Amino acid sequence: MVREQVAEFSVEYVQALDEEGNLDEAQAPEVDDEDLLELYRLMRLSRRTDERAVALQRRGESGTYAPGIGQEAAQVGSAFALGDDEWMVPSFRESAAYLTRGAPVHRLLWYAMGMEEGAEVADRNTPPSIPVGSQALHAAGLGWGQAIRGEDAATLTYFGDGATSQGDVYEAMNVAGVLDAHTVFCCQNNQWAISVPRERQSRSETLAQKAVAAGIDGIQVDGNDVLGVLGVARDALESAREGNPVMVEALTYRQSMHTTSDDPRVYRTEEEEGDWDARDPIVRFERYLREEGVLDDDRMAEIADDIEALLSDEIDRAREGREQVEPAEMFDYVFAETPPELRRQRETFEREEGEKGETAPASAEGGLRGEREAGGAEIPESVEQSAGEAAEERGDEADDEEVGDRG
Ligand SMILES: Cc1ncc(C[n+]2csc(CCOP(=O)(O)OP(=O)(O)O)c2C)c(N)n1
Ligand SMILES: [Mg+2]
Repeated sequence: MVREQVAEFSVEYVQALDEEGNLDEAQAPEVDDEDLLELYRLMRLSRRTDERAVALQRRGESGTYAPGIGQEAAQVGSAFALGDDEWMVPSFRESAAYLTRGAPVHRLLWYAMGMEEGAEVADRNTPPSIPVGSQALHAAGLGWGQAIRGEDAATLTYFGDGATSQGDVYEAMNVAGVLDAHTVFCCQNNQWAISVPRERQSRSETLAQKAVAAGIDGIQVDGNDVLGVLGVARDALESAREGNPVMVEALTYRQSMHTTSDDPRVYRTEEEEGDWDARDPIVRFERYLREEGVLDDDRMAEIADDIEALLSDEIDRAREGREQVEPAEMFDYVFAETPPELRRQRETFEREEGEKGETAPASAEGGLRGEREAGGAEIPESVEQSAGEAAEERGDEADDEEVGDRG
């Protein structure tokens, strides 16, 4: 039987900064020194925000939190390419993308603290989406709206490698393709979906090729290379603004736990983690910036101090806000008219809260990766050193570090 080939496809890969921080000029996007430093500051701010948020959960001051440690380049690089009049539609691990979009840290913490105030639609960022992959559909809709209105603007949505196995993500890409939606689908392939590794997620050689079935472009980028991601995101957004949606697969790694309820030691090896530590996105960028003379020790210390001061203020603000809300209010936001069963739950909650009195003491679970983190040794020194020193100068915040990083 003679078979005729009716379609063919290929998937391209981009890397601008290699693991040693050397730049491939041909792949480098145009970025001035001010923006280079801002990208760096945002990545460091994101990492410290995640570390502090985990510490707050360990102290019993906050609920579940999903850190994006290791994914800062994938998020900061892509969100940085968005204009203020464009939309960002995140999943639940996108603190770095929110911060890049100017969202205040206290609002992210309020969300983790279970407060309604942390889930508002602000500055064209939608709230975190917990049902895996469902936000891709919202992004297809927003992008379709931009197409209908003929706007020169696009929508960027994030989801994980695991989410690509959800129908929602394929349906969103398919409908975006059919409707010329102005949507960029950014898959952060961080190699794990809780305990399911990438190779058990799909037999597909790349996740970017999932775009092919939807008839849209798919491209792979080194997701730990902030400059590569920025360049690819700029091109993808440009294409989406013209009615050609794109899927970007950013190859990265979730260095930390899935959420504060997870312990990755149960399902992955130290060797694997070590391999990815060597590709840390912040260390790599730092090497490049130092080589270029954009960054030196003094500047790094200054940035670290500013971040510690900002986080200290923002955490105070989050705590103050939390004290002003009534936890039982959570029952008020579920239905327009509270059904009897929920009213009963509210009564039970109020009764038990009354009996409990003061808040429960902080739990003493492990650090960012559990016991292995003892001494904080797994967080690269060059990133953490000055930040750690700044924290030690403040007695109370050093307490947070103790609980969060050292278990
Ligand atoms: C529809 C749905 N199914 C299952 C879950 C439980 N769940 C939360 S996160 C997660 C894994 C997601 O993995 P991935 O898409 O790779 O994103 P990552 O957590 O790695 O950022 C699962 C199964 C959920 N929240 N929603
Ligand atoms: Mg994942």
